[in-house]
Amino acid sequence: MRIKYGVIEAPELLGKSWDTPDINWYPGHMLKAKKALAKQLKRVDVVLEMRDARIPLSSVNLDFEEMLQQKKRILLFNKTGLADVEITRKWVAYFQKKTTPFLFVDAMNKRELQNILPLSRKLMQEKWANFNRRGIRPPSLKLLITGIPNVGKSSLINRLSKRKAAETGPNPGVTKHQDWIKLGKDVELLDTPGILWPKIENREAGLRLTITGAIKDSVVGTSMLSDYLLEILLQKAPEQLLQHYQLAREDLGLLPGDLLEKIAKKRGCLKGGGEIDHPRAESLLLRDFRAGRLGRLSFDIPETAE
Ligand SMILES: Nc1nc2c(ncn2[C@@H]2O[C@H](COP(=O)(O)OP(=O)(O)OP(=O)(O)O)[C@@H](O)[C@H]2O)c(=O)[nH]1
Ligand SMILES: [Mg+2]
Repeated sequence: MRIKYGVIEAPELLGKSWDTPDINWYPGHMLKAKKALAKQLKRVDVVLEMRDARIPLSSVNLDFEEMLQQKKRILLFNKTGLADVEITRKWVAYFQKKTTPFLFVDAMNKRELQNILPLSRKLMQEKWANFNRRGIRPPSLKLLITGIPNVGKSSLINRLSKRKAAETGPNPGVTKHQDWIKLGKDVELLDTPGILWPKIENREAGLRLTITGAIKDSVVGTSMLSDYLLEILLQKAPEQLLQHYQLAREDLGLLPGDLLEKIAKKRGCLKGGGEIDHPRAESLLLRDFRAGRLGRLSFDIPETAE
């Protein structure tokens, strides 16, 4: 089955089918935020649609495709510094074949951020040339940033405005309301709350969205998340795992649950009586991964999308 992604089209994400319950997170503020976004759309020139560079397809909000179809938009794939370099190169080639302009950025290490405003202005050139011809000074450039929760929208705004204009944080759902932020004298950027969609059909996509931080951990549970992550790390980045937790090579043959116990012992995640403190070990693993301490990892792979 092929899923229509509007600007892109890809087959259903492949992957082991995990025996998970439905993974959905659509609290009331997201529906409100979607309606508020629809209202603002006609007032903005360019939509910056932010996705996660580690999951360029799983982070597409299909719910928005129709709404955004008529708008000029730029796809921003953020957190590129956490994504696998080779796989990112393949994604760049993949998106180069499509028509929507895009940039692989990183709000933390400022990768490609200097190109966002010039690219936005370029999209407005024709319209502004019309204004100039009629002797009217073009109005200020109005941008809107949208995307899944926790992908780095507010962080990007802070980078572009060179001040702490928007609140940011490690958990999804920090921005609760829209907020116009001025960038210099002729650009305004609307920060919006992260939005998911009512039903995430593909469970693998749900896991990928959770492991990369868009869905709060409690929806899936840290136990399943750590099993999922360890299985992928064992396959794709075992050396990093060995090194970071000072494991023995034969530990790589363990099942994820047993491996977590090794890690827990190494890191002293134990309860008073000396038994393993599973939740603490799971949280430690997730924190290490999300901080990039277990290496760069991409979850969506372009071969599966071709
Ligand atoms: N490594 C890395 N971390 C980032 C990057 N951008 C943002 N972050 C981190 O990701 C977390 C979420 O950032 P926010 O800017 O609050 O994300 P948001 O999209 O505004 O989130 P919501 O308001 O919840 O929708 C924070 O802990 C940031 O420090 C990036 O490019 N690379
Ligand atoms: Mg935010």
